[in-house]
Amino acid sequence: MPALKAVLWDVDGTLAETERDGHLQAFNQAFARLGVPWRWSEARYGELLRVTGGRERLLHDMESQAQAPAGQQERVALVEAIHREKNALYATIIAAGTVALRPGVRDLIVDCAAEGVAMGIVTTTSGGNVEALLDTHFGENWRSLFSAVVCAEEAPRKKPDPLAYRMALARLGLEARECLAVEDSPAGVASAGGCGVPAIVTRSHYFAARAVPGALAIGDSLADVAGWHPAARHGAPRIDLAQLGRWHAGEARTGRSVSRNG
Ligand code: XBP
Ligand code: MG
Repeated sequence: MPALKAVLWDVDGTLAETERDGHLQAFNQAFARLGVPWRWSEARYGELLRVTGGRERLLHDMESQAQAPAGQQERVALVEAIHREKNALYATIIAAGTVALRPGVRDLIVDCAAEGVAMGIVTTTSGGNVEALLDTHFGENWRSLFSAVVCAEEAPRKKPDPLAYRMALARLGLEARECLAVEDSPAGVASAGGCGVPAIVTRSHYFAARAVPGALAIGDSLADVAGWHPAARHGAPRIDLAQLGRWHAGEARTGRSVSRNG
C-alpha cells in the first residue's frame, strides 16, 4: 500500500449531523413556507436517506404522498421550489452555529494541515450547503484547507456512484490507494470503493445500525479510540493521523476490509 497522501471527507453525517439537525429541519420548514401539506418525521427521513440527493429524495417521497401533484412536470416544478427554499433555510440554520462539527473532526483536519497531508471534500450535497457549513466552522478561507472540493453540481450522479471520488482523484493527481475516505454511510463507502479508495466509517445518527460492507474500519467517533473495529491503538486520546496511517497500511497486510459493524 502506498503512503497515505490525502484524506477525503464526506460532508453530511461525517463532518456534522447535518441530516437530522440541518436538512430535515430545513425540509420541514420549506414545506410549511410553501404550503406543502406534509411533514417528514425523524424516522421517515431516515428511510428516505436511502435515496441520495435532496431533489431525488423529494421526488421519490411524492410517489407515496396522496396530496402530491399528479403530473410529473408539476412534481418536478414543486421539487425545484422546495429544494431551493430548503437550501436557503439550511444555510440560515447552519450559519446560526447550532449544528456543531462532530467530535474529533476539527482535530483530524488540523493534523492533516499540519503534516502536509492533502485533503478533499467529496460530497453529493449542493455546493451552497458545503459553503454554509465550512464557512461557519472554518471561516471564509476554508477552501485553502482543501486541494479538491467536489459537490453535487460537478458530480450529478450521486453516491453510491463513484463519479465524485473519481473527480476528486483527478483533481488531486493521486492514485486511489494513496487516499483514505472518511464516510458515514453505505452509499458513501460504495462510492469511494467504486474507484478503489479505501474508507473508514464514523457511524452517524441515521446509519448507526447499518452494516457497512467494504469499510476499512468502523467506529462511533473520531474523538474516541474505544469501540473501533479493527481496534485503534489504545492510549491515544483520539483517532489521529497516525491511526489513519496504521489502518491504511494495514489494508496491504491483510487485504481485508470490515464487512459488518464491529
Ligand atoms: C448527502 C446527500 C444530500 C443531502 C441533502 O450527501 O445525499 O442529498 O442529504 O443535500 P453526502 P441536497 O453524505 O455525500 O455529503 O439537498 O443538496 O442534495
Ligand atoms: Mg454522508
